[in-house]
Amino acid sequence: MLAKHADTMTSTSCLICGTHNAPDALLCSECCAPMALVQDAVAQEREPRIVSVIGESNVGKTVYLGFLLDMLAQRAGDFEAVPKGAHSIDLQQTVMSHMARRVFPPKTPMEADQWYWAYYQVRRRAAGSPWADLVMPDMAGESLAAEVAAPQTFRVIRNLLNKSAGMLLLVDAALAANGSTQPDFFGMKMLSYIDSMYAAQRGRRIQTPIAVLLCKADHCPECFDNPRDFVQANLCRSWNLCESRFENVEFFAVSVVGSLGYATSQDEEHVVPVPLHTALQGVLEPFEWIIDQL
Ligand SMILES: Nc1nc2c(ncn2[C@@H]2O[C@H](COP(=O)(O)OP(=O)(O)OP(=O)(O)O)[C@@H](O)[C@H]2O)c(=O)[nH]1
Ligand SMILES: [Mg+2]
Ligand SMILES: [Zn+2]
Repeated sequence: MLAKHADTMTSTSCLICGTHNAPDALLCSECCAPMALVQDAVAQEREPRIVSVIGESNVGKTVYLGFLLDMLAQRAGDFEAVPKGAHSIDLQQTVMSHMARRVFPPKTPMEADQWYWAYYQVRRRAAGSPWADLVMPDMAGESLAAEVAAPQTFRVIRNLLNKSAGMLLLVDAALAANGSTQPDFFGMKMLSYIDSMYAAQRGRRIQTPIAVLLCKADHCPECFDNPRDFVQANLCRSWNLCESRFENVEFFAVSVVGSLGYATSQDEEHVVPVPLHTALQGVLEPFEWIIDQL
């Protein structure tokens, strides 16, 4: 993992894109991934696997990942999780401290150098199963949309998705249940982007495990009864694409809030949802499934 420059000065190659960087660089000059990931991976003597959380802006990626990491840190579901590097804790801390004040965390900026990257070592305690080293970046939905619309605009995203061992694709179930076609079309775009990335394997269906998460399911609790039926009925275009091109897809319903209030502030016109209390439903299940597929 450590590489030498021609001038014998030691440089470090980025875990995500492989670019050589100065030994004291904090972020990769090419893709902005934190170089701490490399140092942590060297200490670990294992290359981590990347699990990407993808989906449209405002679908709930940051909220979901923050709660998931916090559950793992609290040993939910018999998982034992060890964060690698203090930077790995920032996302979880941001989400938890906002939710404790009954506000949702802010939207993720488009610039990759502002994203949170969590690097965790995870295993099931009782089963004595081997450790899985996971890198889970929290990307911005708008950057994902820009990359999907014009591939290669955000090279970091292409590199990440190319290297991903598994993906969590979040879709807004509340919008879909209300009859909006937007979540279905975005899901299709995302899936066809992934499909074309694996163009070399044309003819074969894609093996990479993809968990499709129906977010904000508190608005449409019927998702919890049968997420598959919900997707088939409300997101049928994405469902069909999954069937045709992806071998290993599973569907889950997720919600983090028990009840919501709505409020406006004095200086702003628009109404914002206020999470009155958190009630986690279905947060761990998709993660357990992905871990079992890796
Ligand atoms: N009802 C409900 N709303 C949710 C839930 N999770 C998130 N939300 C809403 O979705 C909004 C967006 O959540 P984020 O996690 O910031 O979305 P994101 O996908 O990270 O968006 P970008 O950072 O722009 O890509 C929040 O501000 C909440 O209003 C949920 O479980 N239930
Ligand atoms: Mg976000
Ligand atoms: Zn890089």
